[in-house]
Amino acid sequence: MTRDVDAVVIGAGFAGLYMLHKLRDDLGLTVRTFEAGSSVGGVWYWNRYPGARCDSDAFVYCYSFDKDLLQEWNWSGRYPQAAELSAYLEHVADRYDLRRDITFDTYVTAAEYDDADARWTVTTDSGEVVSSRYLITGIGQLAISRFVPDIPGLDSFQGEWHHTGAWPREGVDLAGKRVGVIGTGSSGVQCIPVIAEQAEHLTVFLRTPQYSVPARHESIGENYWPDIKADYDDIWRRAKTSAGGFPWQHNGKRALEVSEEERLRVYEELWAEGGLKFALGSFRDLAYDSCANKTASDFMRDKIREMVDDPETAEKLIPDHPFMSRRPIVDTHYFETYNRDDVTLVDVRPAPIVEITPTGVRTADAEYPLDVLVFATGFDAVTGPFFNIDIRGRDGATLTENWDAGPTGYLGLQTADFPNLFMITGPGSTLGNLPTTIESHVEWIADCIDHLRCNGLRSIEADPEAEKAWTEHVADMAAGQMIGRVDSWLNGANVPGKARAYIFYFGHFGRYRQQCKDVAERGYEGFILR
Ligand code: N01
Repeated sequence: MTRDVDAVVIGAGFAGLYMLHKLRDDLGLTVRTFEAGSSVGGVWYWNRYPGARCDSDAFVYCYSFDKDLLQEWNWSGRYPQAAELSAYLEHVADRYDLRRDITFDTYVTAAEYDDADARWTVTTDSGEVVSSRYLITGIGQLAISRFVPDIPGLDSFQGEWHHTGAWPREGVDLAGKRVGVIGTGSSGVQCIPVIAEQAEHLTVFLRTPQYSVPARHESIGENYWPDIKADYDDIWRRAKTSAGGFPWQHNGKRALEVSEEERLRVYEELWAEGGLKFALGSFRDLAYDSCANKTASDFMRDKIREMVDDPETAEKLIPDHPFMSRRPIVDTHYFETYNRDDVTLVDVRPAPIVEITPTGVRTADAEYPLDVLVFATGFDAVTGPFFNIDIRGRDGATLTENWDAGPTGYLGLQTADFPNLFMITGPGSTLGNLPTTIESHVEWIADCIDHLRCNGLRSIEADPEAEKAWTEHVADMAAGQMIGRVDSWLNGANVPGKARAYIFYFGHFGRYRQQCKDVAERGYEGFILR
């Protein structure tokens, strides 16, 4: 039996929960939400690896729409762990009685648009079929599409192996075990120090060294939360007009317009403060001027040399790409971990991993015996979660075909040929502090649906010309910045055979948010309404 609803929302993380609340409780629509996990949480439901925390400060890594909740909720520290973030989202689900419209343990397998009646037919892996006017994806950019590199021999491995993005919720007992970690992105950098504490011996297989700023999780004083709670209105005003969704801006200066002494003072202060502010609250030109950037990159390289006792190990850990050419990372004692006697760093650039054997990992020049192997090897970002669902738009158009040269989206919200499909943080939207971007998108989508209904309109979709222009703008924006100089998951380079394209808009979040609002106010300019 096909059930009819106004809207189907896929996913019950930060995005899906707020979308469900807005559509059902503010607009009065009937909504079904499907979630692959057994509870709410999204990325924080799945990413339970040791050391998993957010790396945005918690006071803005949350919803801003509920002012009472902002005052009532007490985070345990500056960057809560995954379980605490899940608990927050569970509380939100209960507070708004959202669970009654969420079907858990259910994966949406297909969605097909019928132009004749402007409705989506959504099918799940439990065989349920639902018809809806609107289809909204809150599937995240990463969560469900873990990337495990195709290294020969993995099937033969007699120990346990896990991907950080699908860590068993009951945990993994690493005591007395020889553990190997492949990957030193955000996930690897977070889990390596914690696994080193738990395991008998840790071997890290490093291919690309990374910059990382200390989180300073422990650095907050007793007035920290009262001060934040008293200042919340202004914090959100600043965050929503900022470059990255955080309540701070760059300092207004170019790195080379100040003396070396002044520059070092700025870097030292931000380093001591910790967190992503080092990237976004520093000099204004680090992201796009290579001479300016070199001053920050060199500062961080020297910090690695200070933190790592063995000079040879330190040199292996020093990146040769510019800071901010990859997604910045925040850590707790990552570099210091390599000072431990029970941690071995294996640089796989001169001697790559050749195979996984029944008892460990073999590189071109040695074999490393292991009991547990951890893949911190990232995700098939953005396209992975979408391509896992057979989504068919008008006249059978598929995302796989439309996105064969890379994913596209007009303002990251919609894509041509897929009417009434709304993407929360789809391709072409900003990265930055994601809950802030998510809230903006959810509110824009809810307003848009309200507009359609109040004006008797059946559908909305991106105008192909507007989408093309936006996609070119996204590419130009990346090309003009450090981020455009280096391959990573941000341009699809981490997955063999994947089309290269920048999946995020590296422009200013506040101005992007305003642009989305302006477009709506001008009658949804760049969209086709029918
Ligand atoms: O994944 P990654 P991630 N042999 O793709 C290596 C978000 N996030 O899960 O760089 C050897 O960054 C690969 O090496 P290389 C955040 O947005 C947020 O760490 O390709 N190594 C790299 O070192 C982040 O940016 C948080 O040379 C191999 C690593 O695996 C995004 O998720 C926490 C290999 C993959 O790094 C992704 O981060 C965690 C191979 N065959 C994640 N294949 C927080 O908010 C891959 N690698 C805190």
